[in-house]
Amino acid sequence: MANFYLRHYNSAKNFCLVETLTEVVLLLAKLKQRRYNRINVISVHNDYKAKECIISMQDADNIIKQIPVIQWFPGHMQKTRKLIQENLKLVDVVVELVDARVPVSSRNPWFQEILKSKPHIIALNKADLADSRQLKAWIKWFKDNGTPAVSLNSVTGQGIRELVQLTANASKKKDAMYEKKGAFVRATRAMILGIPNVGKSSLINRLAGKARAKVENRPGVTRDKQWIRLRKDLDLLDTPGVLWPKFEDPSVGLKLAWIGSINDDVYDTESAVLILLEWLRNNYKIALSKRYNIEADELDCSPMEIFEKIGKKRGCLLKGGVIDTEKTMNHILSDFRQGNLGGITLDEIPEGETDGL
Ligand SMILES: Nc1nc2c(ncn2[C@@H]2O[C@H](COP(=O)(O)OP(=O)(O)OP(=O)(O)O)[C@@H](O)[C@H]2O)c(=O)[nH]1
Ligand SMILES: [Mg+2]
Repeated sequence: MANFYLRHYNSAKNFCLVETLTEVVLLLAKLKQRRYNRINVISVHNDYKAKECIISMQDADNIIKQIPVIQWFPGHMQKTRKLIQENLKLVDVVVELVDARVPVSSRNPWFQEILKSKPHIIALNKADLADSRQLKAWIKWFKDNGTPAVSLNSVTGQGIRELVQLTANASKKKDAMYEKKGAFVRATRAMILGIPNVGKSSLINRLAGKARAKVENRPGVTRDKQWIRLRKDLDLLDTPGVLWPKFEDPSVGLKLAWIGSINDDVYDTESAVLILLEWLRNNYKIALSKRYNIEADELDCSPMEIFEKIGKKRGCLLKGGVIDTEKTMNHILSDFRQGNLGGITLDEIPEGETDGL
């Protein structure tokens, strides 16, 4: 994997610094969408000497092609879409569960298409795994954009009371309608939606106070819908995780692979882990250095070298002292997924949407 350290100047007023390969790809994909025919870039190579260059759209395509294409939309997700659509009319409110480390990349754009006028709450689950400062900023961002949002930990139950309160608020309109008719106010029906492995079943179990739904740390565990009566005034519908047929932005596929929402068998795990290491080095260098007991300066090398250093430190070696790639890879992935590097947020809050960069 090539090393890209680019600075991009889109126009005199719009300056954007991009350092990681993921960011470069993100940027190039956005520029392509806007049909720019060339991009002025200052590229800063390993020696940190700035060098100006121009990238043609063909070059941009070639760079984008270097990112492993990750896509996962098996048949059962197509069925889940049908199931969700059929049940949507029965529910009063939708709780969309996202992963707090990727509050935007873990949002299925299809949900926004079908939900439209349905009362809708965003729950940022796995809050314990996210960067706490960024998590606060994300909650504010959702609220500022008009969507009730709450941070959650479905394992400990932190945030659940607030979520139940938001659900009650969102169903007030329905309750008022029943009251106006003089009818018995029926229980609120809430549907939990989310991509695979974000913790939908865990949340339901936590809300129910016991294990009612099957939970495992791999995507695609829930395969059918399941109504669960929580209290006399709240019914919940657990649904299987669903992705969408094409990630327009290739970095979304990567991030979802890193957090474990994509079946590990369908993508090249080794390249995904190398890009993750590069991203961590550029964004959470101290955390990486502490976790693996490697001096921060020693992380200023290629992702492959970082990978080998970690393998050695962790004793992931085969006969003759060769690095055990499989073991090292799994070690890094599970450390990241379990939060052993500390709170990490992968998505950045969009700044100045109108300029878009
Ligand atoms: N650290 C942490 N782990 C969580 C949290 N919520 C769920 N998990 C873990 O995430 C994994 C997936 O949880 P599930 O509840 O099965 O996720 P799901 O969304 O139902 O997954 P599918 O049914 O596959 O779509 C399990 O290992 C849970 O223990 C949380 O708030 N924090
Ligand atoms: Mg589930």
